[in-house]
Amino acid sequence: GVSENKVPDKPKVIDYQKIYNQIADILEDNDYDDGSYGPILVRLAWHASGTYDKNTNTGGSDGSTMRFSPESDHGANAGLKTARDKLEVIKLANPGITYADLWSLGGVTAIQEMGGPIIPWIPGRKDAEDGSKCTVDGLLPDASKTSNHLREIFGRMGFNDREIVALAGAHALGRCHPDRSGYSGPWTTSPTLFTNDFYIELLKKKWQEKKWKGPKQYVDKETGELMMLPSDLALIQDKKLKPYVEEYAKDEELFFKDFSAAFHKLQELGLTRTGEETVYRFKRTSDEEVK
Ligand code: DDH
Repeated sequence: GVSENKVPDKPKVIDYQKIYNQIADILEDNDYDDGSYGPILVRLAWHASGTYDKNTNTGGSDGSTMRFSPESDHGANAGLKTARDKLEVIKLANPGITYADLWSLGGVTAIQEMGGPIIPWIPGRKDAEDGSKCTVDGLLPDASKTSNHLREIFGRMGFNDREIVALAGAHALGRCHPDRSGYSGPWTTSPTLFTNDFYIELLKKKWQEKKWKGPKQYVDKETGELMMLPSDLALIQDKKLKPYVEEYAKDEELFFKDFSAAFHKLQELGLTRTGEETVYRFKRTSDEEVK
């Protein structure tokens, strides 16, 4: 019979808000880049999940397969070792969280802490044991291409036109690094703040081809300091995508709402859920009352 004295294993309760706060705490370390690891953490969460293929149900943020070669060496992931290494101290302090959950939570934390919307988040991703489930190269969008390519790539993940444009607003953050992607420069004047500025700049500035030896990209005619990728300009060259750019440029609240839903969906790609999971909505550290 069942022993009545048997004490069941204590369920491991992970305090995700505590881990959120710890990640928030390291974002501005070392005077990195424009002063924050936030943008590169967002990019890690996106590249870990944007490999999803709805037709084969492969890829996605489960497995954290980017820890292994060949996925770690894919051209699109150049530079993301910086983000993975930065999160290692959080993993050491919280061995109970998987890398896959940690990378995803890192993106959510960075977005919220840089002033973006609350992103509902669900844990439960597992870590693959080795590189056998690594995704193939070429699943992430190619910056030299335009709207047909975007629809193909994002359609494979299960996103529609509106979601393509909403997700692209993440380019309010961060910059291109010549030694990583070959491209150069930031999209906005506040690359560590999550805003709808990407759409505003895209519509407002005059974009001209940059004269240089590097890959084809655009610079703003007025200051020469901001940039757009060919895949960014595609959003206003395509007459079905442009109306969404216009909507989000006018209405930051709408952008925040749509971005939150789309980024949540991105982080859920490839995961099997029962619907019973706890959905976390983390408090920003700036929202905490002074104790
Ligand atoms: Fe992106 N992105 N991205 N991007 N991305 C780059 C940087 C950042 C494309 C290409 C590039 C999304 C969509 C696209 C972020 C988030 C998101 C760089 C520069 C290239 C190139 C990398 C470097 O040199 O360091 C293309 C193409 C697309 C597309 O066609 C749609 C999406 C959907 C997101 C998202 O997060 C939802 C962020 C953040 C950065 C800044 C990283 C940094 O280090 O700074």
